[in-house]
Order: sequence, then structure tokens, then C-alpha cells
Amino acid sequence: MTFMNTPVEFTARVVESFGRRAIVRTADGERLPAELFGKRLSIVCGDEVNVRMPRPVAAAAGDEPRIVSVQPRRTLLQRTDSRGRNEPLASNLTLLAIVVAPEPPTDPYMVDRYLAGAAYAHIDGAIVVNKSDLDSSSTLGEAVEEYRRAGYPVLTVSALNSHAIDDLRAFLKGKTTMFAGQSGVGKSTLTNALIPDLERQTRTLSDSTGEGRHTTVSTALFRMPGGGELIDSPGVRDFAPALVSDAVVQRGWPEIVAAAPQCRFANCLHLREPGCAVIAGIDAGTLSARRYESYKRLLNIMRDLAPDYERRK
Ligand SMILES: Nc1nc2c(ncn2[C@@H]2O[C@H](COP(=O)(O)OP(=O)(O)OP(=O)(O)O)[C@@H](O)[C@H]2O)c(=O)[nH]1
Ligand SMILES: [Mg+2]
Ligand SMILES: [Zn+2]
Repeated sequence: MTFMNTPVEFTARVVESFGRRAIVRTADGERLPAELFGKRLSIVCGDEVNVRMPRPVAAAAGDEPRIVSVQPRRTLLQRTDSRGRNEPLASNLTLLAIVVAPEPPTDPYMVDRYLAGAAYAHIDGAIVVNKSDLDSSSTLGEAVEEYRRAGYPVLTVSALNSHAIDDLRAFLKGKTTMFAGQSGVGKSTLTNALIPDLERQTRTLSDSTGEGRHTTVSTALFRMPGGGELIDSPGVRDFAPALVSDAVVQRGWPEIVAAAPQCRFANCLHLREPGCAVIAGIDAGTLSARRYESYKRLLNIMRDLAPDYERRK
């Protein structure tokens, strides 16, 4: 009878997490509620975890499966709060797709910080321009062209009339993608459009004037038909990446990375150094002055938050 006392353990994927509790998906595709075992353990959506089933007697008494350990993460997307503390958002992503739309208006500096945070975590970045059914000629056009020129994939779609949704699905195939961005840009509506039968709650018409309202409250992972995984996340007001050193900040700007080898100094931060190819590119108009300004702003944000960061090291 010894096998009865051997706890059954298996690996599973965290598809939704709420503090100390989570929903995990087993290899067979079954969804199970589970709780964290041990105070030091912390998990995020996307984690691969080891789960231990309760013994039959404990299960009968209401015990849930327990997450006992987390497998090494291939990637981890994190943000920094205003006090310089790290907050993990999702793991094992291969792509961060920042969703923007003509409404609500886009803050391109926040999009840049998202793209930089992805780069620091070795996650690819892309821009999804949603609501192509609305007139986007106004503010968005310029910023979107900057991303194209910097080398990011840009996909223009409409979740409402399905324009280019098949192209988006094909682009996301085989990837583990998180949709991120401001509240109301249509992340959940897009998730529903990409995954038939999914009915993730989206902002209703009666709510549509409620600016700053966040409809989605938890980060959740779904499998896409045809391959790939998609994580829908709550909208944000702001985003700052995990802290990195001065020299690393520029890795979030592929166009700066491409120009930097032509700078006179190998450790050029492209601020006031003589012979800087990045500043020459701005003067010549081949590099975006706004994107460069954004780089300098993030460098300053990182330096402002760094004292806290240094103390924690
Ligand atoms: N015109 C138009 N409206 C859209 C489109 N996609 C989404 N919407 C509308 O935009 C509003 C917000 O959509 P959601 O999917 O809830 O937005 P979200 O990004 O998930 O918002 P949060 O969960 O709060 O972060 C809803 O009223 C949608 O119907 C689109 O392609 N075109
Ligand atoms: Mg949503
Ligand atoms: Zn330089």
C-alpha cells in the first residue's frame, strides 16, 4: 500500500495567478485550482511548476493541489514600481506585443519603455495597432512610423471588423505572447477575436465613456488554435522596466544599438560625448529625435530609482 502514501506530483503551467492562489493547466489540458506551498515561493502567469496532489483523505477534507516549486524561467518580464522594487509580470514570454489604438490616445514614451523592458528581458517586441476601423490619421501615424523605422514589426488590425486578424494570428503562431498596453485599447477584444469560443470580458458599450476604468483584472494565458500562446493582461497607466545599468539602457533602442559602433568611444552613452554617431544621426534626421529623447528620459528614470536598487543589491 506504499504507493498510496507517495504523493502524486506532476508538472503544469500557471495560466492565471491571484496572490497565493493560481489556476494551473495540466499536460492533458485540464484546469485545476492550486495553492502555493511555502512562503518563499512566488509565481507568475506562464510559469512551469511542479504540483503535488493532496492525498485522498486530505482532498476529501477540501485540500487543493499545491504548487511546490517553479522550474527555471526562460524569460521573465518585470516592472519597477515608484520605489524601485521589482514586480514580476509574466514568464516564459517570447514576444511582448504592445497594443495601441487611436482611442484612447497613445503615450509613445510608455510604449518605448515597454519595448525596452522586453529587450532587457530578451523578449522580442512588436506593436499591434488596433481599431483600424477608426480614423487613425491624427496622432498615431507618426509614432507608428518611428517603430517601423526602428525595426519593430507593426501590425494594423481591427478586432471589431476582423481586419488582418488572420495575419495577426499567423504572426503570433508558435510564440508565447503577452498583450500589454493602456486600458481600453482592446487587448481582451483582440484575444477573443484570435481565440474562438473564448469569452473574455471586455468593456461594454455603457462603460465606454469611463476613461481610466480597467476591465481586465487578472493576467491569464490561453492556447491559440493553430499554435502559440496568448496572455491577456490588465491595462496599465504607466510602465517602467526592471532597473538596468547606464550602459544597458540603450539596448532598448535597436536604432541606437545599430548606430553605436560608429561612435568615437566604445562606452559612449550618446549624451554629450564628442564623435557620437547617435547625435550625428539625430542632426542628420536619420534617427528620431523623439525616440532619442525617450532614451534619455529612461536613463534618468533608471538613475533616479537606482539608489533604492543599489541598496537592495
Ligand atoms: N472601434 C473599435 N472598437 C474596439 C476595437 N477593439 C475593441 N474595441 C472597443 O474598445 C473597448 C475596450 O476594449 P477592451 O478589449 O475591453 O480593452 P482592454 O485593452 O482589454 O482594456 P482593459 O482590460 O481595461 O485593459 C470596448 O468597448 C471594445 O468594444 C476595434 O477594433 N474597433
Ligand atoms: Mg482587457
Ligand atoms: Zn554615441
